[in-house]
Amino acid sequence: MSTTHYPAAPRRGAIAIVHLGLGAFHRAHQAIYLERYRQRSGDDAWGVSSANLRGNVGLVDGLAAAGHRYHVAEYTDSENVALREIGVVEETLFSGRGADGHWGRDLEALLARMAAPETRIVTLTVTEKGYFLNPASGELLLDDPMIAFDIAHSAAPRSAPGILVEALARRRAQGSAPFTVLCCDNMPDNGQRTRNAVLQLAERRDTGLAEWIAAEVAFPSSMVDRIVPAMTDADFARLAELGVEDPQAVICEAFSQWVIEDDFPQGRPAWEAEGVEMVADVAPFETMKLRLLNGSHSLLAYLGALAGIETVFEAVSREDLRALLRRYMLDEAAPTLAMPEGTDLAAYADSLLVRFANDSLRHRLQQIAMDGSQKLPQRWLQGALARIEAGGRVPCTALGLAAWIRYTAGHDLNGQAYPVDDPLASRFAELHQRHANDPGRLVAAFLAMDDVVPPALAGNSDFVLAVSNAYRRLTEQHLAGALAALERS
Ligand code: NAI
Ligand code: CS2
Repeated sequence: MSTTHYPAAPRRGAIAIVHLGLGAFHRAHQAIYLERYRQRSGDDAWGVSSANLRGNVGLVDGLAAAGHRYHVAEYTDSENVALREIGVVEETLFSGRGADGHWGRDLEALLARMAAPETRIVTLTVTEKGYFLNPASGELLLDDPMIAFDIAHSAAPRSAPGILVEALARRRAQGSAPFTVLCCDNMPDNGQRTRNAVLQLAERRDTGLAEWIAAEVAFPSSMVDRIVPAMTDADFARLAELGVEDPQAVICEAFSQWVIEDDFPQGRPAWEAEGVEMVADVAPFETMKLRLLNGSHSLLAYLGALAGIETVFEAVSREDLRALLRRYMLDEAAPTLAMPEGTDLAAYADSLLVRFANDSLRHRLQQIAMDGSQKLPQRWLQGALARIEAGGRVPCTALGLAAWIRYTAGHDLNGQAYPVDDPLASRFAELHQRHANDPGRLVAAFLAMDDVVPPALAGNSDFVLAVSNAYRRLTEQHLAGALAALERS
């Protein structure tokens, strides 16, 4: 094992960035760019206050107890790892629901930090569902209990959009310039979608505030890419063998990419020297990554989970699944992309298969499978509709959608049960119960969910037939049979 150590910068810095969503990806992606920037430039002005609005408070308090230092192990492969100590997170806060049932332990501290003029950027990784947007239309879910609460209690918000609105309201009231809002979640046009959520919520509070936000606040989009699996006990054991006993540690691949629209009126770190790509329009990069990488991930997740396969590495070890990914990426996704001249999508697709085959990451398919209702519109469905409207066929996507529908039943093809982790899970359970003996009606009912499936796609009879036939083959012939049938199509 070759291990390279990178200790954290010795000094502490001023806080100019607030992050919402203190998860694994934030710790292994944005925070590393900022740590490397601080160490290279000596610029101490861009420290981070990072908050969790959900989940347990353990990570927040664990980091505080550890002096806000943690480790990231970047694995090139199972024999080569870079071990980084990160110190750029200066503060951790929790505004979620505590074990005692009370919300907002550190909410006031979080809002004060965001309202402080020294805070110039707010970044987010709160998962696709954390914006409370209709996955298909991008409209704010005004009837969601969390959003309804924030409309009624605007000064004590619980959602990410609510917290952004209240913090911006305080900035406006005190006469301060706003901060820039930088979304780092896997959504298309993620800056605009975040802006939509914030404006729709602000309008229900004060049209003057909404107009001010619309005129004054920048919401640049970004494409983020680094495979950062949720930690397992085996991962912590591996780190212990390297001498790292750190409950807040994270493991990830060596690859990392960040492409950001350069729109920061209040200033930003000079990220470029750390390899961050600052561009005028991130959309082509974002769409390419979401449809090729994330679309392939979701194919593996649902088809693999139904066959009882546990990790990405195990799934891509199967030639039939690798062949499916290549066909999906090159025949169905790539033709829908408008990339800059000279972009080699075949090489990009091959590079993804190499990354997926990283034998040092235990990236669980069940983690990727979660929140499918929030992910599949941008990963498969918008691209499938574009491909069909251009006269193409999408048999791989149809098989993937059939696998997702079957996955939401909550047990695999061998009868092994698992929890379905999705904001719409109760709706799925009801549909499976109602159409338990009629697969055709079940598929039609899922395709009729217009908050997930674009109606124009659900109305395409060839696509509906392809999904129904794929569903039947999966349930009758299992994974190998369904893939073999696809191969012949
Ligand atoms: P994680 O499970 O470690 O963290 C999830 C974070 O989202 C936690 O901070 C949690 O408190 C927060 N959260 C969940 N639901 C929320 C809600 N309704 N409101 C507010 N906060 C909420 O997951 P991880 O790995 O950090 O991924 C988070 C997001 O980062 C992903 O959903 C994706 O958008 C993005 N991302 C993740 C990558 C990865 O490989 N893990 C790579 C690229 C992007
Ligand atoms: C994965 C992503 O969990 C998932 O949905 O597809 O988190 C994936 O690991 C990242 O987007 C890679 O950049």
